[in-house]
Amino acid sequence: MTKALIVIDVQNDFCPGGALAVPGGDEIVPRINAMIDGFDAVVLTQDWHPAGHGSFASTHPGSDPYQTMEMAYGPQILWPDHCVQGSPGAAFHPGLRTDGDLILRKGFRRDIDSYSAFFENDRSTPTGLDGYLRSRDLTDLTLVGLATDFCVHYSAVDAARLGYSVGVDMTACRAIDMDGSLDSALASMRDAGVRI
Ligand code: VGL
Ligand code: ZN
Repeated sequence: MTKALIVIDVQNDFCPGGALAVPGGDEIVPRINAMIDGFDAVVLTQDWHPAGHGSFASTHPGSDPYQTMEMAYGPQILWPDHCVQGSPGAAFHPGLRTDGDLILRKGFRRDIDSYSAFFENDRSTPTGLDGYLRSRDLTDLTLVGLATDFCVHYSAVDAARLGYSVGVDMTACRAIDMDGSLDSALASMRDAGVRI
């Protein structure tokens, strides 16, 4: 069994001062840096949207951030513009160690969002991460990062569904927590067999 650390979306826009700031998002950086050397492999993900992305409220005139909109692939929460490709907000937090093995970008298709590091929000278009991990025989995953209730949650549930042994280290995650989203994410991760 080989162990991989999956660091989800520790980017400036998800840290205090960013466009979609997660409370305390920057607090996890020293903790993640200290964890890195304990793993056989480290993968970092980056939310990586084109300008005018379909998940941005600004793309849909008359809509507001944090409302839900029906998309071809199902309901989608609309967000403030964030993690636009190449922008300072899309960069990793400057204190984060980025000497990992793979940087995986997701959410780069205009018409579909991707919370999970494994599948886009239609829950079926793969990002390629499963193939990477499988071909390196990385079977035991620890997930950390931002945000617990969105990208960490969807990534953990998909990883469990794909047959990995999955844990989420809550000391190195922070949540957006809107309308009870953290509690429901924790319940759905536990149901999927994720160790919290
Ligand atoms: C995320 C909302 C929109 C996340 C990404 O990384 O949890 N949340 N895009
Ligand atoms: Zn996003």
